[in-house]
Amino acid sequence: EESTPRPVTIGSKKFTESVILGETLRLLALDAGHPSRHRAELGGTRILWGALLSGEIDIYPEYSGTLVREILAGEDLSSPERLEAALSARGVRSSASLGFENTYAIAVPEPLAQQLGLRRISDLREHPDLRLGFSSEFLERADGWPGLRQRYRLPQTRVQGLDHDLVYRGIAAGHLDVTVVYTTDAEIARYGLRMLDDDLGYFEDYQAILLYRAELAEEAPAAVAAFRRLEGAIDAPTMAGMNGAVKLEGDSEQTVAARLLSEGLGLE
Ligand code: PBE
Repeated sequence: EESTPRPVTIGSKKFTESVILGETLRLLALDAGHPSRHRAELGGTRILWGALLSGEIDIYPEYSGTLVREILAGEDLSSPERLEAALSARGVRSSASLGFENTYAIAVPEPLAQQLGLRRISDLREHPDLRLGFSSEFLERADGWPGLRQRYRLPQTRVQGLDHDLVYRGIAAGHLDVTVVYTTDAEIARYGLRMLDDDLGYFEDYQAILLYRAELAEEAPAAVAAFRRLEGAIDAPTMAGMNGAVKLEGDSEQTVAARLLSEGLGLE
């Protein structure tokens, strides 16, 4: 008698790209014959990582820099082997890059950037009165605002934490001057924001990856094989286009994920 395929639970963070990738994983698992559930917008990085360790979820989309600088901050990860070992000690495996980077960038509306001559993050040092608005997670992360402020010796004290989406509304409404964007956000172009050069090289490389529970390889090999078809399969403009389809054109994450599988990966 055939055993029923192991159900696969997918998680995603509270922003559009993560939900699109989560939906893509759900469809891939289904396609591989596994019942699958997507717990969309479960929370921030810490919540997703905890859910993965506890087995509440089996897999979620993450970013390499987040893994190294935030999740495993303080560990010796000086070689790929050490990173591998740190993950496997926790029963976790990582895919290769999905093919794109989504890093943090500091951004300013173009007219203001021109008026103040802002090109590099260092240039912010001369303008202590600027109003900063960052996603709440960035305000607290090891690779976020505290470190950025220290590295660049930034003097601003008007700093607000909001949901990532609200940051763009704050900029559009003129309530904020400077914000942190994710580089695959479709709003960067839409709102005419200038990304400042990270002249002191503060931000990490944030390649999109998949983190999954190691036992999935034995218990759901077809699903893992399907997930790994995403390795190298999505470039940054494609991801930004998908984010824009949801955020600016009103498509659903499900629709966009299904389109990626049929058009991008050639799956039905
Ligand atoms: N991000 C941008 C990150 C890190 C850089 C939002 C993709 C994340 O950890 O979710």
